[in-house]
Amino acid sequence: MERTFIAIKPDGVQRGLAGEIISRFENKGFTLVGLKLMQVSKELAETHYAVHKERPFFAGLVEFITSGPVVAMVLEGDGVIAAARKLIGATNPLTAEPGTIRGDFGANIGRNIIHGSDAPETAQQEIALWFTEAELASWTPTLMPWIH
Ligand code: FUP
Repeated sequence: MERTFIAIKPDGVQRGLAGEIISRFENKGFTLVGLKLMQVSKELAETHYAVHKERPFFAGLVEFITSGPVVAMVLEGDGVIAAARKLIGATNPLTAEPGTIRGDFGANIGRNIIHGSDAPETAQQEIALWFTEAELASWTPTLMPWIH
């Protein structure tokens, strides 16, 4: 079963959107297998965004993601990586479609509410970076077998 890494960024947490955002993934039918609120270290932020190291927005991005608590989660389900990206919407909230999380709640590319892994390789890397194996639960939501 496919897994993806999702993080509600400090702006999403401070605006009280964590519950709403988690609900969207639950309502869609994906299964939470990891969930924690945490303060992100500079080292974790730099590793997570290493691909953007040379970009002009890198320092600001690291500063932002470490500026307050983040809700980190792992979701499981068929096709969850691409489907979560669709629920999240385009990187720039100003052009993200209404109905998506960024389209509904964001107004600034540097404060775009949420992160979601973009491919199977990055999902695997990010889950291993943010969670230990012991923090992840393997379970099947037996009350809703029709979803899967
Ligand atoms: P996404 O995969 O949609 O989160 O977007 P990217 O990996 O391209 O960018 C990661 C983060 O860098 C974004 F969430 C916001 C930030 N960013 C900027 O601040 N300015 C830019 O021009 C591009 C990205």
